[in-house]
Amino acid sequence: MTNTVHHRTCPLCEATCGLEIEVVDGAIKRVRGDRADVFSAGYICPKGSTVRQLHEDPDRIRVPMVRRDGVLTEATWDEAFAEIERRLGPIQEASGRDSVALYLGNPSAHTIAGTLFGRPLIQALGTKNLYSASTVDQMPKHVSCGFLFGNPGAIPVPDLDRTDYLLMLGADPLESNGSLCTAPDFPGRLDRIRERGGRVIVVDPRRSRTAAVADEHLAIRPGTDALWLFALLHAIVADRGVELGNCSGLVRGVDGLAALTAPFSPEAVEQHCGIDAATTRRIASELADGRHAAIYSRIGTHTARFGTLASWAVDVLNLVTGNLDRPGGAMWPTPCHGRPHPAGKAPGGRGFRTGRWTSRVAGFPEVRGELPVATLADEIETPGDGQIRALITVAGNPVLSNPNSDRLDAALGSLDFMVSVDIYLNETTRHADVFLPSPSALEKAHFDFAFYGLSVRNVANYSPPVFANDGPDECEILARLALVAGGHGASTDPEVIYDLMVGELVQQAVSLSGGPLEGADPDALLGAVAGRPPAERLIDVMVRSGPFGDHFGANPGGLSMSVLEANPHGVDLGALVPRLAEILRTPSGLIELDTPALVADVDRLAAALDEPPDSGFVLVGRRHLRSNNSWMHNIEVLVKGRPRCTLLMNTADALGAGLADGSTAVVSSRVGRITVPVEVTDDMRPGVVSLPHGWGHDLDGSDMSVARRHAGVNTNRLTDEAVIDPLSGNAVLNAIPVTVEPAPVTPERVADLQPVAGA
Ligand SMILES: Nc1nc2c(c(=O)[nH]1)N[C@H]1C(S)=C(S)[C@@H](COP(=O)(O)OP(=O)(O)OC[C@H]3O[C@@H](n4cnc5c(=O)[nH]c(N)nc54)[C@H](O)[C@@H]3O)O[C@H]1N2
Ligand SMILES: Nc1nc2c(c(=O)[nH]1)N[C@H]1C(S)=C(S)[C@@H](COP(=O)(O)OP(=O)(O)OC[C@H]3O[C@@H](n4cnc5c(=O)[nH]c(N)nc54)[C@H](O)[C@@H]3O)O[C@H]1N2
Ligand code: SF4
Ligand SMILES: [Mo]
Repeated sequence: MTNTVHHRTCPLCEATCGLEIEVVDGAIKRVRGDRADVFSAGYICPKGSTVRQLHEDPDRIRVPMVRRDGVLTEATWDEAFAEIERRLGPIQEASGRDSVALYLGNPSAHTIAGTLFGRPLIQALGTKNLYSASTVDQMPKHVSCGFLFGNPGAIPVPDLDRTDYLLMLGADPLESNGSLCTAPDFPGRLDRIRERGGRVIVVDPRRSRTAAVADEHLAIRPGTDALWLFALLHAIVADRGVELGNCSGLVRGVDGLAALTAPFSPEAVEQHCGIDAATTRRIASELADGRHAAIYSRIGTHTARFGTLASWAVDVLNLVTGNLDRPGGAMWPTPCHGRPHPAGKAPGGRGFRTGRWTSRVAGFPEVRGELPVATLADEIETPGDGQIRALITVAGNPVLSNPNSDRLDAALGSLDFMVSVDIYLNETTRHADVFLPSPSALEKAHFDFAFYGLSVRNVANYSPPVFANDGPDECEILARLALVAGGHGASTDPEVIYDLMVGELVQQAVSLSGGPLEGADPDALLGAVAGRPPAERLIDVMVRSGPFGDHFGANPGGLSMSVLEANPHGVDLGALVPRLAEILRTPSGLIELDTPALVADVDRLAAALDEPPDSGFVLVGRRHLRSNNSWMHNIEVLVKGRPRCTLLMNTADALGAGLADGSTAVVSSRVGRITVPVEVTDDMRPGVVSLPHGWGHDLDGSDMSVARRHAGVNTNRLTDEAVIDPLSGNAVLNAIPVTVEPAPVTPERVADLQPVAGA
């Protein structure tokens, strides 16, 4: 009997918990939290241990498939890539590079493949039609950070472990385990804020689990966070005065804040937000009284009509209360794989711009090289030059995750060609003509490029694969796709891409003026990492030349792949440190509060003050701890028990609409109509109904047997692709106007209600 114990980072959500995996004779015996993990100290959620079920799931696709005579048929890897070459090239030639689109889904932010090899694929495709889950998620945050700091990647995170006051909007970390704030055991960290005498305030139209454990819950009217945040700014700027703390001397446009926030007094927004002016003024004073406070917002605040303004106001509030870039406030992590900051370099850079090109049909501006997913169907359906005829999806399920999904589903069905890199044949990948299976998470190495840049402590951790894998690694899959997309042919050795990438990284390291490796011999660096697999070579160069690196020997005791390998529980690199001057990339070298596009959008917010309040219901989303977007519903232990895809509704609302707990409602919006069971709860703000996303697993052609038995309904059949946040292109997934009525009693429903004889 061979018994091995492996320690690795959980790849499922942003919390990066350490897992301990015991393998006996090639089979997983047990998965539990790694108590020695430097960051998570043994904490895991119910999903963490299901990496075993995910790995063993018989429905997980393990062999490539090619559509032959309309049917997806098993094929070899070479056949699959040959088919892509045969089909993609002619489309690119006949219809141009923009005719092939790419969609990168959420797990590509969690995989080494997605974070390293997405870029070569994008470059090889040379298409304007680049889409990702970012525009149904955090794009507003990138844009506001781009405007403020010149650096869309520089997202400040709440310093959870040292703050004394956390104001949290549109986030439910007791279910989600946190987002844009990597903090394993987020719930425990919230408890500790309160244990040390601090306060936690949650702003959410629903009394979420997080709201229930907070000191104070404000049930805001959905979609009005930007108004409320501007009212807080108004109160602080007008009554308390601005305190810039560590950022003083590095801010431009402070004087304009009074005019910008003038229309939004707490009294002016009171009716719209449903939060009384006295409460708003009290919270403004608490934020401004010098204590260590952090304001943090997430999905409910970002996937909204004024997502970018709200996201901007959050960081400006941190700034004007002296809490930006100071311990206990909002701070920037220092990821170990990031570029080191050359000593003495003045702040500033090229700045951030959007709209370098626009989408063909709706004219939406490009943001970070991407177009809004809300307009993907427009680009597929509308004939003309540049019409999308082929699509590659990597780790995405847009049919469930994007707005007006019925329309998008039909659009995907009309494509000439589609390739999917995924692990399941699901609602989206069932449209693929070629399916390329990614290995399971346990057959891949893990290094958290994205989330160590969003983490409440500086941490490094590398996990080698637990199991070997017969086929290509996902990095190789994407590299080969890039070669085919770039016209180099399906049989070109992907090594050329690896060499190019590692060569580029080494060049950057040795040519960084004032950097630790300036002038070093590139060949010596390349030699030092040679012999490792491709992704490890890249990580090694980044980590060794990074801010904590061993600088290839010049900094003994520093980090390298070998050090990471010797520390399977991770390396703790300490609490976050102030670093504003390093992260600023604005042309002025200052935090810029006066970006014209942002200032102009405030007029749109002011116009919202004249809108009448909602007359009917509005729909919001939610998450559940045992679920993960659309793709973990095939794990029996996670989906068993009470159905979770229910419409939450307040008692009085249900009564008024003729509905009761357990009855069936028809919910309709401008774009669609769904039928869903009702769950009555006074956790909901009156007038607001809540439905989780990621469900609706009953479409023909998908092959997820457990998920199909717990199908639920797809809330994105109701969300409206025509409404976006204009600055970021982000979809609006909350505060959707809907009507809610009892479902008509059809013969099928009567049959459903009858006990089946003999059952
Ligand atoms: N109404 C509403 N809609 C929402 C949201 C909401 O709150 N409300 N939330 C939005 C948010 S925040 C997000 S991030 C998006 C997510 O939207 P998407 O990224 O489009 O979808 P996911 O549900 O994350 O699906 C991930 C896909 O990746 C596959 N997969 C899993 N692991 C791997 C892997 O290692 N490699 C590969 N190649 N594939 C893998 C899964 O099988 C699945 O097909 O949904 C958004 N949609
Ligand atoms: N268990 C689990 N964990 C996950 C995921 C998952 O699907 N399941 N998904 C992962 C992903 S991709 C992401 S992006 C994160 C998201 O992580 P979070 O941002 O924490 O997401 P949610 O748990 O959906 O919480 C959003 C909250 O916003 C509230 N809300 C809705 N509309 C409004 C509004 O207008 N204003 C305010 N103030 N609140 C509003 C909702 O009621 C809900 O409680 O979670 C990640 N972690
Ligand atoms: S909280 Fe996230 S990272 Fe931690 S075990 Fe659960 S899914 Fe994995
Ligand atoms: Mo997300």
